[in-house]
Amino acid sequence: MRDPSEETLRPKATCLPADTRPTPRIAASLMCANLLNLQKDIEELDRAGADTFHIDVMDGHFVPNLALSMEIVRQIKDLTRTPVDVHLMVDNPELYHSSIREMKIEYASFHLEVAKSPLRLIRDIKAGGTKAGIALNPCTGLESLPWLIEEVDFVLLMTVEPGFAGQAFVREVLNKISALKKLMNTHRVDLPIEVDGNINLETASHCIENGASILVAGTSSIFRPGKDLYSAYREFKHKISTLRDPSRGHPR
Ligand code: S6P
Ligand code: MG
Repeated sequence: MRDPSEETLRPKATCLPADTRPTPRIAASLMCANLLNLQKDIEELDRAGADTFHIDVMDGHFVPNLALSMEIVRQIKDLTRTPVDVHLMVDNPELYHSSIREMKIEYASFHLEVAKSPLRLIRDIKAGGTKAGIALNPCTGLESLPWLIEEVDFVLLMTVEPGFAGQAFVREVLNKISALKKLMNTHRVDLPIEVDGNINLETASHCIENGASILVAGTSSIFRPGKDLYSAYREFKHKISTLRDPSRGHPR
């Protein structure tokens, strides 16, 4: 049974008016960087004041691709003090929590579709001080969330099928963002919702209106051929910070 004293300690979910919400956090997706010169791109993003580095760790099984690895995460951690957000797109996420702990990763998410004991894994990740997230593919529903929502630190909703950059946005996920927000209100928690896949100014504004607060920035926003990364990041961050809810008559 829940300790009733916890009720008063747990922060209540708040629905801030759109123009007083904090600016969404940008998570620059390093699989979209120039992998032959990753250090240069990381330094440029650091200079631009990047909020977070999103690092897709793949195993070639959960998704038919291989992007970055935990060994690259280790080297990135030695290079930068910007917080790192590891997105595990692997069949056996249980194998990774000790490296996550050892490297003092700030944020790590794993996919609910493959987690055998998600509660245990959330606790193992959190035991090392990392914020633990669960990631859901576009076609995965929220049915299991009531059992996890009071343990997990954030939720990552894929807005494309996982595995590749440059895909089309799955609009139906917008309804899932608002359903998740409602579920959080019911549980009196207010967790960050991260959205990942084809996030540009237009899709970002819809995600934010529905309750997302972390935006994975890939080829649809900051990693554009012919545009320098420093300016692309600064411009995207600035435009995101000036987005407003259209119903309140503010500029978008
Ligand atoms: C791939 C991965 C993502 C991509 C991001 C790319 O599934 O999880 O983090 O890096 O989706 O963004 P974009 O803008 O190319 O779709
Ligand atoms: Mg990702």
